[in-house]
Amino acid sequence: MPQHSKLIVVANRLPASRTGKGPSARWERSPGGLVSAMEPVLAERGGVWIGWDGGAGPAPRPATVGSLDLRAVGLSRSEVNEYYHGFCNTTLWPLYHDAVINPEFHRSWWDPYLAVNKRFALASARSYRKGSLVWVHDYQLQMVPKLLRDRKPGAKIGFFLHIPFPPDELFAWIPWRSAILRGLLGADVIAFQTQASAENFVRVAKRYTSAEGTERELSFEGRSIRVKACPISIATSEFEKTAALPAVKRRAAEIRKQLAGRTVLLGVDRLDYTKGIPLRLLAYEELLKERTLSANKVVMLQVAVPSREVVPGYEETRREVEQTVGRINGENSQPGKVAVHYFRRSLAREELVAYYLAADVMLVTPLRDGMNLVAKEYVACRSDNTGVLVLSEFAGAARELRRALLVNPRDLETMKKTIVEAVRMKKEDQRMRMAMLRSNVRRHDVHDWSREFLEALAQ
Ligand code: GDG
Repeated sequence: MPQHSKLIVVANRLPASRTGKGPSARWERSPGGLVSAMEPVLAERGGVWIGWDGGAGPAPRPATVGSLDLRAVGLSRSEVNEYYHGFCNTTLWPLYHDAVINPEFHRSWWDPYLAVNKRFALASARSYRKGSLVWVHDYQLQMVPKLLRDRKPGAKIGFFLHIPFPPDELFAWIPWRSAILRGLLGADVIAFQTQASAENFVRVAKRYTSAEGTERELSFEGRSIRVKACPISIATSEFEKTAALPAVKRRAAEIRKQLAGRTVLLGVDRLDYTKGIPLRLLAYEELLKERTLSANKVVMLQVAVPSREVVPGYEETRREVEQTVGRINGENSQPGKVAVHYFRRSLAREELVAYYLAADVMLVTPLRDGMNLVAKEYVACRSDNTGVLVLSEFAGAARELRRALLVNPRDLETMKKTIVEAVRMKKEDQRMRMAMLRSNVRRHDVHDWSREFLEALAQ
């Protein structure tokens, strides 16, 4: 593998954001798994990160933040609405998540999607040098592989989809389905979170384009394209280190004390309709109502990070969650013993880890999720092997974390039984399961993920 070929990361968002205005504006590095994974690779090989800074208007000048060289792509106000809020998050996001809410199709959103993808492809072509590896990320940029290949026919281009790739029955709805597939087929390597997504892709590629081949390799217009499952993971040792900090341990003990020593159930999600927060709350509400559980003995914490608030569906989900939390507390809380603590905000990383340490049961019950890193982070933090993970079958993570208690989040009765099983699980059973889960996230961390992808691309 050419160790020193330059890497060009192309992702919708830059790994840093602008804070402040005018001459005092500064770049601040955003935390996150993808940044942790890419930073060492970029530091070793050199390269750039191409992305949007999240604002509307002309792109800020190229900048360097730590070892990251940033090249910003600018979006106009109307592109933010039509490309990002529109085609990406109102058409593709719900459709790719099993159409859990109805995706909207507007002809006027396709052209901006294409125009923004062209701008990303141009920016990538500008940074490209012979031998560079180009790694394009996610559903916002599915046209970039082809658009870049048109300009740099010999380039090595890889694409990774962070969200699920839907089955034919849903993908077929998209009026621009073959254009999107041809866009993706511009890559040399196309990778997905799960084998099921990879198979869905191969099926539709063969149906709606002239691509031919097997589950692992397609040929299209004289080129060959490798298709892979390459599940993402977390920076496991960073989470382990944070969880071992005395200040974080003290904070976890303090949280447990403040919760009056009750059994702690925790949910941590972006406030997104795919994450299944309302059904999770409903299961808990019924358990309290039937007196299977009591707010004297258990407490639920739900961290819900605000997300995409102008996109249809998000406001309704927020309202539903907040009404349910209000109802549960109205009927079950007592002074000093609130039944559900609801935080609609993002916590600092160390605070989040303290909550992972304080939680007896982690509830990760999305209706559909590409992977779900929260599940892996919880497991990584549980160094004493206690704690129970309740995990939706519809999260990509369920393919690997087989020793979690797997649930169908729409089957409320089973979800209730599983929550009770988790609350009552004996310590020795917890240890047996958690030890196996932990060995999984240690065996395969985010650095292995990026290495595996880049090795395939460099071949
Ligand atoms: C997409 C796919 C796929 C959450 N709350 C706080 C906080 N977080 C961090 C978590 C975790 C990340 O956000 C969420 O990642 P997920 O994987 O759970 O979900 P998505 O945002 O939907 O990500 C998903 C992922 O891409 C990667 O490929 O797994 O399926 O949908 O890292 O820790 N971080 C902090 N405070 C919080 O309150 N600091």
